[in-house]
Amino acid sequence: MNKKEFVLYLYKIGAIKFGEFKLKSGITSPFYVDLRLMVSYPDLMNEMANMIIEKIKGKEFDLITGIPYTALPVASIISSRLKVPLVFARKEEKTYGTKKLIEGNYKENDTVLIIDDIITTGESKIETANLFKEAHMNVKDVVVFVDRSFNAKEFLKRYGLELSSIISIDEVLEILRENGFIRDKVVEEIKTFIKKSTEEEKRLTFKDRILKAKNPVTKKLLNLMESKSTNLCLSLDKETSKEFFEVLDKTSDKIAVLKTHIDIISDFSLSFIEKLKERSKKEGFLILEDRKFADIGNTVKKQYQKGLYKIASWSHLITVHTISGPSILDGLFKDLKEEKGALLLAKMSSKGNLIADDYTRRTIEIGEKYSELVSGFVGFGETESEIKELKRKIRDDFLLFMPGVSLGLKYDSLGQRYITPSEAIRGGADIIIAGRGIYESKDPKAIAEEFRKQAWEEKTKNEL
Ligand code: BMP
Repeated sequence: MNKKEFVLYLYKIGAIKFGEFKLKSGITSPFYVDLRLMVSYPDLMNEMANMIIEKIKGKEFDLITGIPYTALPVASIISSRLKVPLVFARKEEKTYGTKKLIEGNYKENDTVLIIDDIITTGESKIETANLFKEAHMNVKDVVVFVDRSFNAKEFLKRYGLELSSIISIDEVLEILRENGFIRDKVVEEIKTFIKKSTEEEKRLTFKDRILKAKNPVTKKLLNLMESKSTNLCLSLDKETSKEFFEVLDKTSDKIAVLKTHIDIISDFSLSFIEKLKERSKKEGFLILEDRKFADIGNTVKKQYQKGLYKIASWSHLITVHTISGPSILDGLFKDLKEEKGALLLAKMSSKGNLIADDYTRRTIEIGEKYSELVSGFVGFGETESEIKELKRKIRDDFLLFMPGVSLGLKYDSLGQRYITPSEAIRGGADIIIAGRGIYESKDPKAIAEEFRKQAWEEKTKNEL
């Protein structure tokens, strides 16, 4: 069977479809390739194995893996034919028995070749490669059957992975057109869709967004970030005022926002606030009190405006949970004259948190309804495509703040998860939040500059 016959066979069994399909990444696509069906056609499975075997000749590897579920069966055929052992990474960590993430025998420094059926964004390939790398193996090559990506080859290259594919979506379309299965119009529509999806990756500049923003603090912050060339928020979770100001004084010229948890300062006094306000004015950063209000309107109003901390008198921004419903925003800002902004928690970075997709969606709806008071959202995604999925749902008049950002660490011992500044910004974060990565480092000034530089450069690269 040649490539052409193979594609026509796939079309015949319904593995290539045209219409409207919602992809895992949240994008609506005019076509869908579903190679899971192939397991019912042994001759197709064998042919695919032949083509991949041909493709991987000359590549170096000790082990083969297929990404579950679709590519695992074909990877097993290849493994058996080449007599190269198979390993595979589980989709979910086992909660019983060995708790192993990778099944099969392997040793340190083994090189694993990744096989998958199709590539769209490249995200799941990176995730799989990372699992093997965490187990101290090497991954150099990824081989897929269909490349329907926007620019996955480039994307994978950034992670040191070489992508090879058997056939591109353009070739598939051409074969189907030549044989009269799709019309020219459909081919053009699909090509435009692929091109447009690449363009959509580009974002509006902060300057353009100043005009769109409805909340005054958002406008101020966008201006400030542009003039200071930074979209870094320092989460300064130090417990004494001495340590707090020591770090702040080293880093204040690098940051756009200072995030506080005022109730963890053990020697809190009003002079702390005076000092903080003075630094904010002089060094040009906004203060975000990460209070995560969550109660009924009447209570949060008091927690925000009264009490020991009088948060409303000094913070420009506050974080708010939407668990108690939209009236929390009515309560917080009741009778307040100053310009303030709320950041609603749309997705958290802690492992196992209970925020589900519907909660995120409804939180964004609340933000839209209260767009004069809401500056944006706090959100997290473990991968670039997870962040992109969230970002697509958030309008340009809102800012997306992203915690769980570190230069190298993947998690802490208490459930925090991390991604890198570049991943966060490429995914769509506007502002990265970094805490221990900076204030616990030996040289907070240099490290803050590293975070600033990475995030700002990435933001600039991703703009229109
Ligand atoms: P660190 O970079 O040291 O892990 O700190 C992250 C900061 O962001 C903490 O102050 C934490 O309270 C906050 N945060 C978070 O980590 N995840 C969220 O989902 C929301 C947060 O506000």
